[in-house]
Amino acid sequence: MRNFDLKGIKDKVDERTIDKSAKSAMALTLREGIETVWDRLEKQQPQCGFGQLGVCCNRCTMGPCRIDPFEGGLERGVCGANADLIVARNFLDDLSTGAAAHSDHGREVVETLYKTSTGQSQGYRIVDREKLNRIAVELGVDVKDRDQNDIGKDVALYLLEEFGTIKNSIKFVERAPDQTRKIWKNAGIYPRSVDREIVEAMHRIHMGVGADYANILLHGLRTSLSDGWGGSMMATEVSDILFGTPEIKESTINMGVLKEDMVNVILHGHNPILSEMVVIAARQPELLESAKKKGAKGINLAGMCCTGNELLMRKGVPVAGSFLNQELAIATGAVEVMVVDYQCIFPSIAQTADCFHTKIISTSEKSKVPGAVHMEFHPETASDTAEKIIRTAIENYPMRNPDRVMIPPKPVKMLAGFSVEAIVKALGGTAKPLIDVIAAGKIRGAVGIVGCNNPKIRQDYGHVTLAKELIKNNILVVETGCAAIASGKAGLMLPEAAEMAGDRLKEVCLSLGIPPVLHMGSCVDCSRILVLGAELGKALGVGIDQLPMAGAAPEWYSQKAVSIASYFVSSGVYTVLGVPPKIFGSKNVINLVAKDIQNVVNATFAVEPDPVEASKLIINHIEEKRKALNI
Ligand code: SF4
Ligand code: MSK
Repeated sequence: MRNFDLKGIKDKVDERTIDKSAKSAMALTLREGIETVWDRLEKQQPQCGFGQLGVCCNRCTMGPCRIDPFEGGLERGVCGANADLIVARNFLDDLSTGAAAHSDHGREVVETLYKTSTGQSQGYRIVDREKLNRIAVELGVDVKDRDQNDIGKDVALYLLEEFGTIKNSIKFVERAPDQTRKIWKNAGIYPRSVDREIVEAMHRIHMGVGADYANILLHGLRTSLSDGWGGSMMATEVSDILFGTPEIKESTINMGVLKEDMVNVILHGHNPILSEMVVIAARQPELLESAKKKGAKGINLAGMCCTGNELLMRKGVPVAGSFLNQELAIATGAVEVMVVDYQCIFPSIAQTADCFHTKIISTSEKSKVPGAVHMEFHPETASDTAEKIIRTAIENYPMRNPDRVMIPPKPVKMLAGFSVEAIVKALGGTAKPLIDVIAAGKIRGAVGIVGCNNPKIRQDYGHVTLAKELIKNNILVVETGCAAIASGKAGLMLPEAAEMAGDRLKEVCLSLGIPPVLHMGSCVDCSRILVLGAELGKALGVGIDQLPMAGAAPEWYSQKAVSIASYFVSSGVYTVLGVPPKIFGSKNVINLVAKDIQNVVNATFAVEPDPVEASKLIINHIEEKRKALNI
């Protein structure tokens, strides 16, 4: 195994990331001209100013059109749309795409529950029966004296109907406090069904339909709620039923989790339904034996992005990194196979893999990747596919060039698995102790830091700086997605990290043995943050909007993050974005989302690229909320 000299390129590497484990691999890509996302961003400069402001429209063949934001410039597209409308339609387009991605993921998990309950799937079983029963009761499904598969089938059918329900209301929305739901009813944004809101969004942004920017954005709030309290929540809950509700567990994180003497398989994407089967396959004695015959000591699985988070939360599978680590992990030269399901996979990932022996295996019919080997996953044949994937990795191990292997020395330890259930358990069985410490001011409030990496921001800097500032000020941080991976890599998810917290938060963390930054899961698990907010609101007898809570997405890139931020705000949670959304071409849209929306959902968006300044905005907000609650 070789080490890499950073001489001459250290500044560039440091500019791109604070992830120490990523630096040598990045140096290698720079030295050898292996193109990465950062290089492509550089080549794209300068990026289109109209696009950045959100004022270009390519919606119909009378266009493309653009609005000139400067005095005397073009004010309307060919159809007559002005900047407000073009910006609002583009925003709703992004938001709906994100909501669709989450919800389609949710549907696949629910379909897998159906197939499992009806004996059509291979290798799955219902792992958390208690949760199945609890949700069945919540949905009004009869549980008395019934076989768990019958209950599972009825729960799955109930939830599948929710995607297009004609009841005009999504069941899990009832988990929100009454006060919050009243706000939604009054604003006309109570979500009616998952698919309906997304389809209607697409309809509204068609040329010649919605012409009122505010009305379009209002529907965006409703669509986002159908994601957060609908599609994403179903993804989380049913994944828990099938694979187990996360419990607090130890693991390790960063690119150092790859092993020099083992067959390395990276599981990348978002949906756990295949990767859970790969975890089972990798433990088969016969496959371990085959790996040994090829000269490896065993089979090492490592997660990436949110598939990684799902496996970390439930199985403690180590995580190699986040969105911006995907090409760099390949550049360690030690990855036999990278299995991808969908979302956040670079379309050029197979070209990166071509520079090494790594095979990319695509698995979803929806997400085929040029240059990848396609092994299509279906629940009916899941175990067979998972086994085939592991065999392919084993076969590929001898193709590794040991001279090109460069694994960073040591991964960081972390705690994960903080589902709402695990948090409540750690508190002794109820959320009351958390309310008490918040009321007593030991914890000033809670902030959900979520979302991606973005090569426009030094990798992990936004997440880690913001989290450190908040805990220093006695604010508990809960995280999902790549934000959580960033904090894990930075050592903030260890109980010892309490030393970095303010005295009062430190005392709470030490007494419970928990870190000041809690890993709550993948992107769809932002729904766990909603459930936590709902529980706190109900316990205090207030709406979520009245809680000392906030959200932040310091390094977001994806359309899913637009949906997440929007359902946070719609649920009453003030949310600060570190990357400006593409709305700055319309003063009216900015006014609406940063100010006037307060009158609709009692929360707003803010944009602040500097994480230290963002922490000040959040701390002020939390203190104002405390004052209003008289605590
Ligand atoms: Fe141009 Fe209007 Fe068509 Fe957009 S919808 S491309 S603004 S004509
Ligand atoms: S993986 S959506 S980069 S958080 Fe969920 Fe990370 Fe964002 Fe993808």
